[in-house]
Amino acid sequence: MSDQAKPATLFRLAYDSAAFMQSGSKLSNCPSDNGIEIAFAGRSNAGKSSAINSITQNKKLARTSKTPGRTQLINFFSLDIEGVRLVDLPGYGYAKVSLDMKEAWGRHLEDYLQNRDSLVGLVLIMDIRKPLTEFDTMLLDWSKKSELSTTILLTKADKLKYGPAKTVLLQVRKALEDHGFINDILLFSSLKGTGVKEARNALNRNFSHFLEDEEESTES
Ligand SMILES: Nc1nc2c(ncn2[C@@H]2O[C@H](COP(=O)(O)OP(=O)(O)OP(=O)(O)O)[C@@H](O)[C@H]2O)c(=O)[nH]1
Ligand SMILES: [Mg+2]
Repeated sequence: MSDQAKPATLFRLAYDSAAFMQSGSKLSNCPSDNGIEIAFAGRSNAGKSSAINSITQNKKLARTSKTPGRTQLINFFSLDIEGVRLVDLPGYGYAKVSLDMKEAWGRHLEDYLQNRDSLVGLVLIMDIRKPLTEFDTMLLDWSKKSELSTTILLTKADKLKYGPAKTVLLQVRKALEDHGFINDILLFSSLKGTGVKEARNALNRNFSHFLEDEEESTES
């Protein structure tokens, strides 16, 4: 499923070249807002950092943890084309952090999502056993309103048999058929490697639309 037009030129990024750039606790201490980036968002413990590591084939790139709330900063990773980045966002919905911290995260996340000019796409990571939580739905409403290309990874697909996993995939597709800015909805497993190639393709398509624009503007 793809609501998006195909880019005229498909840029294939070398995701295994990803390198840690810097962390920011809020928008004002993130790398300068030039170039293009795609951010991985989702509930705490859903598997965002693990997905980044699978896509980049680098187990040590983004820190993962059994304990929810591992990623507390916005982490930036550079790719092989200058100014192109992946971003690992702190998870949302971790019950054990204090209300103050939750509010601060929420604010910083919102600030990042709404005001970051270089943000050109979102990868929403949802645990296949708990898809479309309240926060996921909020994020999807926002990406629709902002017309931001969104790829959905239904991760930890290894926890379900193929039949039930496929059923969830179809349910999520149905629930989001009117969204209009969904790039792809994929079964994904960081453990088994399911959907990793397809996720790279989705990222390539998303980035390519904007890399094309840059090429055109430098040509003219
Ligand atoms: N079985 C299975 N476990 C996974 C998968 N992806 C992640 N996990 C596990 O889920 C836990 C959380 O993974 P993380 O990648 O740290 O999750 P996160 O979304 O980055 O979490 P926060 O940084 O806390 O928001 C870890 O114990 C991972 O090993 C998967 O595809 N399959
Ligand atoms: Mg994380």
